[in-house]
Parts: sequence; C-alpha cells; structure tokens
Amino acid sequence: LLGLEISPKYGGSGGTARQQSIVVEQLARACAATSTIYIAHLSLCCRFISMYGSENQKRELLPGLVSGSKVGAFALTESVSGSDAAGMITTLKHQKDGFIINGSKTYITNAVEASTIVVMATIDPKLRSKGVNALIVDSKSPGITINPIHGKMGIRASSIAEIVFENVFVPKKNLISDESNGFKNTMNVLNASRISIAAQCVGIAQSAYDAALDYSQNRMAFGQNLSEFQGIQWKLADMATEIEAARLLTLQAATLRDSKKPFIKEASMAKLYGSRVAVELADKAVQLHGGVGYLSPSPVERIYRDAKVTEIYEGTSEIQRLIIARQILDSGNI
Ligand code: COS
Repeated sequence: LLGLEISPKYGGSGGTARQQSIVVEQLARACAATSTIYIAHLSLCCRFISMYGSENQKRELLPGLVSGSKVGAFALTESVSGSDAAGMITTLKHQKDGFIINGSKTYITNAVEASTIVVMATIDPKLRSKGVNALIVDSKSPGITINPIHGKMGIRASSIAEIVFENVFVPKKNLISDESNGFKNTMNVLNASRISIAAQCVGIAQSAYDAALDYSQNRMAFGQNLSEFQGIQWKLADMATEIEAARLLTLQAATLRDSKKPFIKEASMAKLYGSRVAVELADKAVQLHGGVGYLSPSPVERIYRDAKVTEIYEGTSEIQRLIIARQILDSGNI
C-alpha cells in the first residue's frame, strides 16, 4: 500500500489514483489519524519525489520510503504563511556545492518520525511564488531542531511538529525544483494529494454512518429500535446519499487524474464537499447517539473531533473555493 502510484522501478507497486483513493477511504474508515500519516508520507512526500525528483533522487530515496522502513514528511506551512503559501519567509541561500536554509516550518505531519523531508524555501520572500525552491532534506542534518506540537483536537495518533532550520546545509544534488517551477510543482503535488484528503473524508463519513446505523438498529426507545422511527430513517437516508455523492466526486477527480486530464477543479470540489460531509455526518452520528455519543471513548466522539481538520489542512475550504472559482472563471464553464 505504501508504494501505490509509485513506479515498480523504485520499489513501488504502481497502480492508480483511484486505487489510492480506495485505500485511503478504508484506512480512514478505521482510523483517520493513520490515513493522515499515510497521506503525508505517500501522497505528499513520496509523490513530490516521484513526480519531480531526478533519477538519482528516486533511486536513492523511494525504495526505503515505499518499503516503510523510512518515513517522509512535506514542509510547506509556516507560522506566517498557511493559506498564503507564497508568503513563506524560510530562506535558502546558494553556497558552493549546495544551499543554506534558515527559518522554520510548523504543523508538519510526520516530522517527528521522518527521515526525509521535502522542504519549500525561498531565495527571497519579496519574490513570493517566483522565489520558491523545493529541496529534499535529511532530518538528521546539523542545525535542524524538531519540536513536537501537542494538543490537537483530533487525529491525535498522527504527530505534528515545528521544524527549525539554523544554517542547515543541503547539498546541491538535493534540489528537486528551483525557483522557476518550485511553487507550481508544490501546487501540483497538493492538487493530487487533495484527492487523497477527499477520500479520507469519505472514509470518516462512512465510519460515522457505520456507527449511526449500528446504534440505530440496536438502541430501543419508546418500545422500538431507533431505526424504526421515520425521522431516523430519513437521517440515515441523507447520510448514505451524501457519502455516495462525496465518493463519486472523489473517484471522478481520481479518474480524471488517471486519464491524464485536467483535474484541479474536481479535486478541490471533492475535498470541499467531502470535508463538509465528514463534519456534518460526524455531527449527525453524535446527535443520533445522544449522551453516549458525547462521551469518550465513544467512537463517534473521536470521529467528531477527527473530521474537523479536513476542512482546514491541505488547503482550507475557503482556499478550495478560491481554486474552484479561478478554474471556473478561467475556463468559462463548470
Ligand atoms: N495548481 C497549479 N498551479 C497553480 C495552482 C494550482 N492549484 N495555483 C496556483 N498555481 C500557479 C499559478 O498558475 C501561478 O503560475 P505563474 O507564475 O506561471 O502564473 C503560480 O502558481 C502562482 O499562483 P498565484 O499567483 O495564483 O498564487 P497565489 O499566491 O495568489 O495563490 C494559492 C495560490 C492560494 C492557490 C496557494 O497559495 C494555495 O494553494 N494555498 C493553500 C496552501 C495549502 O494547501 N496549504 C496546506 C499545506 S499542506 S497541509
């Protein structure tokens, strides 16, 4: 599973975005945090190297990553730049044989465990997107400090950390994308990875539905199972319909990507819609459980906390709307 969409030439298992979506959905159905670890590792870090790395970078790094013996991370976000990714201030300076990085990244999934981190840094913050480079950084490089961040509302089995770079030397051979295409390559990796987040949303929504269905068929009230009340039946019907719609949007985006057709708008639509469905179905599942759903360790209490982040990470819902709107306005149709 760790090698999906990575060429067998580098130890991967090949396969398609559709297959990866199905895997992510099932992982998230069981545990959203596990699927987040998987997405950051495979869909962001390995994907960046696989899409834009040199032959040597792929041969050197991908076999260890896809076998699972090494963990990957993707470091874009900074305390000063989340949605405004081009507003980053972590800098890189050219030096003989390589680069020196200074600055910090935050909320980086897998950074605590990762050996390989794809890091975005700028040659000059004033250049915004035109100054962004992407580099492969060994997490053990001198000058790197990883500070774990605690206190997340949900997906707690997935770590996040701040990464501080103090005069970190990165050899020239580790550059993946220079300033002429670093930002666009980063955006393209995110476009593809948003399909995985959409699949994660479907999995979370499905797990909320699974719990709601099970409870409604076993909990008695007023002399009958909850599922025998029309109000509950309508709720279950709405939940099932919303899951199917979110799943089809996700598979549509994945299929377009697999067919090498434009998919940016569809990926953002799938993430935007899927994350709303995950949050709303988690809410409905807690409501259907009543008091027991509000208590830990009820599964729906965890699902409720896990779902929210899908509207925030890998581009907030507001950023997805911005991307969709730009695509619609550029092409003149939906
Ligand atoms: N796919 C491919 N290319 C894209 C793109 C996308 N989705 N979005 C922008 N680009 C390209 C543009 O075409 C432009 O290229 P040119 O320089 O050739 O014209 C370049 O990137 C700069 O784009 P733009 O000027 O539109 O950048 P902005 O700063 O206005 O906005 C957004 C870019 C907001 C779309 C970007 O910052 C973004 O996606 N933010 C969210 C970041 C995110 O998801 N963070 C989560 C981190 S991982 S948990």
